[in-house]
Amino acid sequence: MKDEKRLNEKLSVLSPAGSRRVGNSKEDIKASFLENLFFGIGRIPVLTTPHDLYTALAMTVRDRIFQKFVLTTETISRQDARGVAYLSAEYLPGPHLANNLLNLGITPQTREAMEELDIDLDELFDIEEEPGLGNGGLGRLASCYLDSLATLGIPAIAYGIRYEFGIFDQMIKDGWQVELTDKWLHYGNPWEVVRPETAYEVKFGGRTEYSKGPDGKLSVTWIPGSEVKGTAYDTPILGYQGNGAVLRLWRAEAIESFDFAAFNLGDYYRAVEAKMISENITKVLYPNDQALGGKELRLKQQYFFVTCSLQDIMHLHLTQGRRIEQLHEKFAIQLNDTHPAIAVAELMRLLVDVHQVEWEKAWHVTQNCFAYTNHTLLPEALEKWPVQLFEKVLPRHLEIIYEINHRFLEELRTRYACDDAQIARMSIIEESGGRYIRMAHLATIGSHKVNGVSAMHSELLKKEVLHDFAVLSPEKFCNITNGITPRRFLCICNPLLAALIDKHVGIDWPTNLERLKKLEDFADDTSFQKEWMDIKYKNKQNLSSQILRQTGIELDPAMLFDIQAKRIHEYKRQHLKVLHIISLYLRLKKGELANFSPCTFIFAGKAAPGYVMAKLIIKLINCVAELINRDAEVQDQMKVIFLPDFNVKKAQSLYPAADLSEQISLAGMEASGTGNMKFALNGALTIGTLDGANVEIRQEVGEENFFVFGHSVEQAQAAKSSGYHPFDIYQQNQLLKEVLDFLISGALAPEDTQLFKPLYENLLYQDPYMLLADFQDYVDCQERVYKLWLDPGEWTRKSILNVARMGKFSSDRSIKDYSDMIWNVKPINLM
Ligand code: B1N
Repeated sequence: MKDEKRLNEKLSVLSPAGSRRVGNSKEDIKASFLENLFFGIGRIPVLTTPHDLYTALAMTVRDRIFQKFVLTTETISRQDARGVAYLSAEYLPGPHLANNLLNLGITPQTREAMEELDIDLDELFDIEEEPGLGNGGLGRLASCYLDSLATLGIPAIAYGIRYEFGIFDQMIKDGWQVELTDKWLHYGNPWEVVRPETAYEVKFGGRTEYSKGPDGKLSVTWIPGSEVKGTAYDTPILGYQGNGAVLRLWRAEAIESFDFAAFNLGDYYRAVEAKMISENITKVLYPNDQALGGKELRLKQQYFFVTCSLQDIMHLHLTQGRRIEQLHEKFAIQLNDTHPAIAVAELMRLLVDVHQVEWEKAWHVTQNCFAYTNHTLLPEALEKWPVQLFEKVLPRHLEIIYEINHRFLEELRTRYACDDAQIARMSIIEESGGRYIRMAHLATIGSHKVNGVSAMHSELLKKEVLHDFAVLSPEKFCNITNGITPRRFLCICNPLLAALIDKHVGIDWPTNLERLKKLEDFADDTSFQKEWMDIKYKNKQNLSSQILRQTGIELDPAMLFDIQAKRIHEYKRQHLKVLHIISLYLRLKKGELANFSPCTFIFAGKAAPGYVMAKLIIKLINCVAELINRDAEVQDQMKVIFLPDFNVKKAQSLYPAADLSEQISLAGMEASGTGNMKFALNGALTIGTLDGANVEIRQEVGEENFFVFGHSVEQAQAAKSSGYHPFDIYQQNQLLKEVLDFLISGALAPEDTQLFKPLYENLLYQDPYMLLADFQDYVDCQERVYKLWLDPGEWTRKSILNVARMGKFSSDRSIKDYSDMIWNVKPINLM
C-alpha cells in the first residue's frame, strides 16, 4: 500500500454504484440472490435449507445497503459534519430483513423474485432471529432513534454491547415463566461485519502511580490488574429511502499477549482461562428491568463499552486532522440513562491522563460533549455503585470522580452558598449507611443538558430526583417526549392500514407523520369506516391464527381484543387488569352483567428472572386463563390469553390487532411508555391513567377519544401522605372484596390455596401501587368501553381520529427536538 492515491483510483473503478450486483430490478435481485446462494454460502440445490435461503436473501439485501452506506460515510467525511454518538447499553432493533427491504424500497420486486423461485418471502421473514439486546422500552427507543437519525440524514454512530446472549426466551410451563438462553447468534448473523482492526484496549483494576515529569508536572499512571480488547462489530442501519447510520457493538476478547507469562511457563491452561474470563464481559445481557444490585460484571460491561466508544470517537476525530480540545465541536454524545454515565470520568481520564489536556479545559470539553437522558424515577432503578466495588474495578476513575465532586461541592459552597444538608444531597457520593457513587449525579454534573422522556416525567424529574440541580441550573433541564418509528410500527407491521392511508393521504406520511391529520376528513365517512373495520378484522384474524398455532386456543376475531403487552412489573399493574377480569367473570356467572361486550384479554411480557412477585402475576394470569377458557358457560363471552415470549417480532402482530390498549400504571411511575404510542398508531383506543406520555396522547387525540381513569399523581401522593389504607377500601367495596377473596378461595389453584396469598396480602396491607384505590374507577371506565363497543360506527370514528392525531409521536419529531435543543446538529447534504 505504498501509493494510496493510486490504490484509491483503482478501487473506485470497482465502485458499486450502477453495478448489476446491486441493481434493484426483479431480475437483478433474483440473479444476486442465486449468486449469493451458490458462491456466498456454497450450497447445491438439494442441500439448501430454508435458513440458507434466508441468509442468501439477507446477503443480497446487505450488498445494496453497503452501497448506500459507503456513500453516506463518504459524504460525512467530505463535509466534515458535526455528528451524534449515542451511547446505550441496550438496543432492540427487531428483525432486519423486512425493515431493510422497506427502506431500500424493493419489497414488491423482491417478493416477485422469490415467487418466481417458489419461495414465500413471509416464510423467510419468519426465519430471522431478532437481536434481543435490550430489556424493553429503553432499548427499543434507542433503535427507533437510530432509525430516525438515519432517515433524517444526521451523521450518527450508535455504540453498544454485542451481548452473545440477549434477553432470555420465555416459555410458560404449568403457568409459570421458564427462562431459556437466547440463541440469536446460533446460525450466524448476516447483518454484521466484524472490524478486527477497529479494536481498543480496556484496563481493569490494579492501582495508580504518581510521578513528577522533567517539567515538574505531576502525572498519573494507571497500572491495571487485567486487560481486555474490545472489537467492533458493525451493523449498517439504513434510513427510509436514503441515508445510513451505523450500530457499532463491542465484543470483549482476550489480548493475545496479556497472559504470555503464564504461557511461557508452560501454563497453557491459565492462558486459555484468561481468554475465557475476558470474553465473559460481553457474554450476557442483564435481564433486570429497573432493579440492579452491585453486580461487578455489570459495572465492567458499562466501562468496557464506554471506553471503547470514547476511544473510537477520539480516533475518528483525530484522523480527521482536528485537535482533541475541539472534540465537543464535532461530537454530541448522548448518554441513554446512567448505564453509560461512567463516560464522564472516562473522557476526563482520556483527556487529562492520556492526552495531557489541562483539567479545566478537559472539563469544558466533557460538559459540552455530554447530554443525559433520564428514563425512570423509580428509586430502585437509580444506579449507585458501592465505593469499594468501584475502587476495585476502576481505581483511577474513583480518584477522578472525587476530584470532580470536590470541585463541584466547592462551587456549591462558594458560588451558591449552599448549606451542608443541600451539599450532602447533591454530592456524587452518598454517605448514608455505606458509601455509594450516584451515577445520576455524575451524569447530571458532567452534562450540559438533562432531559426526561415525557412532559410529565420531565416535570417530576425537576421536582423530585434532581430537584436541587434543577433549582441551581434550570437552563440545563428540558423535555423531549419519546417517539416511535412509523416505518416499523405502521408500514411494516400493518401493511393493509398503511396501504389504505397511502390511498387517502398520499405516500409521504411515513416521513411526515403529521400528514395523518388528513384522515380526520374521513372519520365520518361510512364506507371508509367499513374499510377501516375490515382491516382491523383481518389483523385480528391473523393474530388469532398465530395464537392458535402457539397455544392451541381458538379466538373469535369479532370479540373486542383488549391487550396489555409490556414488561411484567407491579407498577404497570397487570394484576389490576386481572382483578377486573375476575370481577367480570364472577358477575357473568351470577348473571349480573347486563351490558357486557364479548372480550378477549391478551397479555404478553417477560418478568425479570429474580422478580418473584412479577412471576407470580404471570402464574395468576395463566390460572385465570385456564379457569375461564375451560368454563363452557362463558365461552362466547370471554377468553384470556398469555402470549409467551414477547419480543419485537411478536409485538408487530399484536399492535395492529388491538381494539383496546391497556396503559394502566400508577400515575407518576411510567416515565413515558412507547407501547401506548404503537397501539394508538394502529387504531386501538386507549384505556389509561394520567401517566407518562398517556397525558400527551390524550391531549393530542382529544379527551373524548381516550378512556381515562384513576388517581392523578397529585391525588395519589396526597392519598399516600394522609395515610393510605387499602384494607378499608377492601372492606367497603363489595365487588372488590369478592374478587380478592376469590384469589385465595382455591378456585384458581385447587392444589395450593395459599399460592396467591403473597399477592393478596400485599394488596390488602401495603398496595404500594394503589390498585385498590383505582379499582372501582377502572371497572366503571371499562363499562364505558363496552358501551361504546356496541356502536361500531362511533368506535371506528374514534379509532380513525386516534390514528389521525398521532403525528407528534413519530421518533423523527423526537430526533429533531434532540437535534435543535441538545445536539446542535443538522442533516448532511447527500449530493
Ligand atoms: O424507558 C422507556 C420509557 O418509555 C419507560 O416508561 C421506562 O420505564 C423505560 C434499567 C431501564 N426506564 N428505565 C429502564 C431499562 C433497563 C435497565 O437495566 C432501567 N427502562 C425504562 C423509554 O424512555
